[in-house]
Amino acid sequence: MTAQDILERLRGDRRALPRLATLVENNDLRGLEALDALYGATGQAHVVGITGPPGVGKSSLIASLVERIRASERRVAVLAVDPSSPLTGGAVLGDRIRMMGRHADPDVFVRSMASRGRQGGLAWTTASLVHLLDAAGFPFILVETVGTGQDGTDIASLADTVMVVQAPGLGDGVQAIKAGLLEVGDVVVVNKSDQPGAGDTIRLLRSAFALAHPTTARVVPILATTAVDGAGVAELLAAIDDHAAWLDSEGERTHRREQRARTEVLAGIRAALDAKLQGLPHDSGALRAAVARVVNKEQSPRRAVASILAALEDP
Ligand SMILES: Nc1nc2c(ncn2[C@@H]2O[C@H](COP(=O)(O)OP(=O)(O)OP(=O)(O)O)[C@@H](O)[C@H]2O)c(=O)[nH]1
Ligand SMILES: [Mg+2]
Repeated sequence: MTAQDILERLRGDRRALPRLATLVENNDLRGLEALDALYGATGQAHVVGITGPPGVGKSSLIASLVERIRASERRVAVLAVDPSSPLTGGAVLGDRIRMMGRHADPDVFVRSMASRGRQGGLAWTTASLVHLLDAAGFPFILVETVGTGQDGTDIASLADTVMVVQAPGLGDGVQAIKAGLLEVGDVVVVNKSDQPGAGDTIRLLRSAFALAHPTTARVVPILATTAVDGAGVAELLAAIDDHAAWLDSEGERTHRREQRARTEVLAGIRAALDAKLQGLPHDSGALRAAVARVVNKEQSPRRAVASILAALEDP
């Protein structure tokens, strides 16, 4: 099918997009080939990565942002990467959007994907789904991930704007610094500003940013929000839109997208190698023979690895 055929089907049938997303998520060849065809139609969306420690209110903020984005007449897609439970995490975000009466809105698309069992393939699958949503014509794509070090910074290679969410409490600021989130944040949010200590957390983060980026060209905004009543969310959307405009004016967007393409290709190679390795049974004859050669000093471990890799490449 050509890109045009696929896009027409996506436009004509509301169930077509979730179905195609499932194929892509499952690495089904039909989904992957559709994505190959659609790839030329991507690059229009602004991708916002939302990361931060568990429970700071990322999903609640997203629900609130979705309302704001819809109020500005833009379509929006949300992708939530659940760290452990494919059921509860997804349900939480879905419920919130449903509560706001958005489940019937054809211009809001929500999808959660389980990270369990995906390991290195997570960034790759997430990137693929982002491309799909981009081609499907969502100008705004929000991606939620839990910021735990490696995974938290992964989002940076995927997003145009990285939004780091924190909540009041001194420990959170320290945690942000530890997780390296300060380096990747384009917009920083202290959510739950209705709770005590929000002002202190904002001050702590401002000074941490000033120390981390003493001569930065762009001052990273640090905003206070209360997701549950929507306070500060209009300002947050304005800050995201400002960052999008800054990316375009400074030529940063092109630079980021080059970085993103590079990270994505590398992630794809890693995922493909992982998949091949999983296809190599631990009791396979080739593996047993190679191990025996190593044990018997007939072959160095390095050469044994090379022979297995060659066999994987050309079985
Ligand atoms: N008081 C207060 N509670 C909030 C606010 N935002 C979210 N919450 C509550 O905090 C809890 C966690 O909110 P979520 O939106 O699920 O947080 P999350 O960061 O998406 O959580 P994970 O996806 O599990 O990491 C829920 O009980 C929310 O109702 C806020 O601004 N103020
Ligand atoms: Mg969440």
